[in-house]
Amino acid sequence: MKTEQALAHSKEVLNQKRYEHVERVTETALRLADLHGENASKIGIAAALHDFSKDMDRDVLRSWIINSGDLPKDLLHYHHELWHGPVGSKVVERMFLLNDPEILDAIRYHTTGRIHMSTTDKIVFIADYIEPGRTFEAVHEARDLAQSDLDHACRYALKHSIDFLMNRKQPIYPDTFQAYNQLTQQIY
Ligand code: DGI
Ligand code: FE
Ligand code: FE
Ligand code: FE
Repeated sequence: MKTEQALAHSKEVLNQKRYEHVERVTETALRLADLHGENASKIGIAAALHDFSKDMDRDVLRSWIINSGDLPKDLLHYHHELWHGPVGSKVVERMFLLNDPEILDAIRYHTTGRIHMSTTDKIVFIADYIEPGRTFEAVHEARDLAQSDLDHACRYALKHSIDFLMNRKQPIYPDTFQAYNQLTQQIY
């Protein structure tokens, strides 16, 4: 599969606004790959498919988590926003016979992050956070950091997501804390 084909697949299943977000994330991820000297082919595919299951019905997402052997069931006790990444990785694996763990994991963990994120994980995660359509306050600093240091940028985004969720009295999925802790210990 190529990035262009992956984008076409997402276009078929996503509403127009969501698809435009996916295009911007893909462009941002490819630019970051280039900037940081990473091979762009897998990063492009992962970015193009990262929200593949975002418009799936909530009950369908739930049944994928229940029936898919290796997705953690505790996801069901957290916000349904967290379901589309893990389920998306399973859906594209099944639909497109895509079996590259580098691509599948970047899709799976794009919302929460995880401990020991790969460079592909980090680029997709931060591209989703900083794509040009994002307008929240922290995005400016995150964009600057992403140019110079992916670890700092991801740590910054994770910190702000945790802050944001705490202020709204929302629970935080353990993978998000683990990603934050590991990057913080690595950097400082
Ligand atoms: O799918 P997108 O809208 O492009 O972005 P996303 O996949 O990063 O979804 C992020 C949403 O998930 C965001 O509004 C915050 C929410 N969320 C809920 N619980 C958690 C969480 N985000 C993280 N990182 N960790 C959580 O535990
Ligand atoms: Fe997403
Ligand atoms: Fe995100
Ligand atoms: Fe997204």
